[in-house]
Amino acid sequence: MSIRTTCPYCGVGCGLLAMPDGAGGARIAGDPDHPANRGRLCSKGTALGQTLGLEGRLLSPLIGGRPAGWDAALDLVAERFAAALDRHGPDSVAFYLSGQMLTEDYYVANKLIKGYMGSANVDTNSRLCMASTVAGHRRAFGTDTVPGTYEDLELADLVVLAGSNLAWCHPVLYQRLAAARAARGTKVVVIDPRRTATCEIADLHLPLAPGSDAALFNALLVALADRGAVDRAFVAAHVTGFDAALAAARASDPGATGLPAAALATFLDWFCTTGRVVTVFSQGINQSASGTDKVNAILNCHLASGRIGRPGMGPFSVTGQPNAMGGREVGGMANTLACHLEIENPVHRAAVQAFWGSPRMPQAPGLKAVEMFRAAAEGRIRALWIIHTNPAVSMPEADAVAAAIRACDFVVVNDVTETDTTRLADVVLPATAWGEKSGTVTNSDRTISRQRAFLPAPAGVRDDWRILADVAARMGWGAAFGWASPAEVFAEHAALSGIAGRMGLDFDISGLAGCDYDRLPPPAGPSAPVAPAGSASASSATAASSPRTAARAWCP
Ligand SMILES: Nc1nc2c(c(=O)[nH]1)N[C@H]1C(S)=C(S)[C@@H](COP(=O)(O)OP(=O)(O)OC[C@H]3O[C@@H](n4cnc5c(=O)[nH]c(N)nc54)[C@H](O)[C@@H]3O)O[C@H]1N2
Ligand SMILES: Nc1nc2c(c(=O)[nH]1)N[C@H]1C(S)=C(S)[C@@H](COP(=O)(O)OP(=O)(O)OC[C@H]3O[C@@H](n4cnc5c(=O)[nH]c(N)nc54)[C@H](O)[C@@H]3O)O[C@H]1N2
Ligand code: SF4
Ligand SMILES: [Mo]
Repeated sequence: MSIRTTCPYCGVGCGLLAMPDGAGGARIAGDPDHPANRGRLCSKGTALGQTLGLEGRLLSPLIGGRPAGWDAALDLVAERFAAALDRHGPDSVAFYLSGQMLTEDYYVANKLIKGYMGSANVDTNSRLCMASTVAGHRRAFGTDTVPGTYEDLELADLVVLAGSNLAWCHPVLYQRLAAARAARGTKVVVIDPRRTATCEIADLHLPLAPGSDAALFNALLVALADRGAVDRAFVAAHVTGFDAALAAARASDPGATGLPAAALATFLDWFCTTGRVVTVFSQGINQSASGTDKVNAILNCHLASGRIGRPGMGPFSVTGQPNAMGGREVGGMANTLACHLEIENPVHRAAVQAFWGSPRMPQAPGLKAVEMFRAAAEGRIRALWIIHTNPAVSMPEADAVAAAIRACDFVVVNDVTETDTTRLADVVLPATAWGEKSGTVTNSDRTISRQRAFLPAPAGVRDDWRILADVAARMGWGAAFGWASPAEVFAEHAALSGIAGRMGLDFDISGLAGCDYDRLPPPAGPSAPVAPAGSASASSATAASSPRTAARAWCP
């Protein structure tokens, strides 16, 4: 028997078939029907079967490094968070989460800290990864929406890879692009200071000076304008601020890229004369002091040329983590509320609070990742909960972060193994791992897929969402956290998104709220939009809610 599930490693979100061997292991194959990979897998996905053993797993809660029972550990967590809230108020507690968490886990954490503890101090390791893109999308579109699908990479005539080492980091997308290139001669441009493995399929490699991407895309905007490649009708209908953007681009110095004139000219020519262009971008764009500006410089070129939201066209930020996009949809970040609703907006806040029936709600954004650990070091955060991430290693200035965790009065960590972070925690809670837990994840092109349990969970571990709900119950909020399964959590998340849809935002999956979680039948065949018919469309520059801008679900 094979069980359909999703790879937990990267934002491509490949569908898998897991075939348990009855002895605690499983054979893993690519799901031929999943729209992300159509049966393909990379070496990491293929090797998943070898990662399933219990070696090194945490199988009991730890208090002060010593094994303890669940009741004692959960009581202590509830008591210490309640004490911090009582004595020091909502700003004294914080959650640090992860783009690897399931959407259901994320939803429960966000509801608990924002709606019940009343704090917006919730941030995630996606801050280290996608924050520039989120800010760039919101600035350009008014919404954090990726206006494209994987298919667009195959339909394009030119694919620009900016700061993305697709061959190593999104291998199945790379395979899809390489196959399309072999079949139909897609031109590929790689923009990267280094000559990476991805350059193997590049028709042009632009080894620009690090950090100079905005100058490059500004030069492109100028070229589009000077060569009559601006889509005037699209700009008139959907874009504001075009003249100011062009003036700013003209003031920018293409010399900053350090590129040879001939290579630069070839790139500008190809982009200006090709209709179907997709620009894929990733950490070479995001992880930069000017990351948001780089993102906007790219989006500007697609908006100016009208190459967005149509087959084979568009800017395409690829997510790194398996559920970075699901986290953005839940809104489990310090500067968002839920479902792309805004924490600064009193109407949004009131609507979400009414939906949750919650006692309180933060009125302003909370501390972001770096600020959060600084506040912990300074004693302003008294109780900190870290889930599914290892900040003592992965945060910038990791030593200072480790010192902050040590300095904080009370730190609880959910993980599946011992890590540098669990070693610093007051309480460690052992979580179920991939293969043992169920939920949903959203990939780079916003397709929602199921992860399904195909192995029994070992004794002593619990799902992350359940651990959060157990603590909420101990803090007196059991009625609002009384779900019996992740299916019920998902249904609530989907229903909440209907509020966003009614307010004109484009994350609305309320059409899935009443569906059978184990089938989640898409309304119109695989990978179909999931908003109810007649709901509001995007308020963004990408206009109508097409399959390229609407959320999608794929669950056979
Ligand atoms: N095997 C493997 N795959 C992974 C991951 C993993 O850990 N291992 N992690 C996943 C995650 S979380 C993420 S975020 C993604 C990351 O995926 P990518 O973003 O594709 O990978 P990176 O190597 O972080 O960065 C991409 C490229 O940016 C280039 N670069 C550096 N500075 C600049 C610049 O100023 N401009 C431009 N244009 N380029 C620049 C670098 O040379 C590098 O080749 O990978 C995901 N996939
Ligand atoms: N120097 C440097 N730092 C970086 C980057 C870089 O390129 N260079 N990249 C940045 C980027 S893009 C990212 S995305 C971040 C990633 O940073 P992290 O998310 O901190 O990295 P991981 O090592 O993937 O940590 C995941 C943790 O989750 C645990 N885990 C696995 N499964 C489960 C589960 O089911 N439940 C729970 N509760 N825990 C589980 C794992 O044991 C592990 O400790 O790092 C950032 N930091
Ligand atoms: S490309 Fe990413 S999601 Fe697909 S199999 Fe490889 S690691 Fe897993
Ligand atoms: Mo990442």
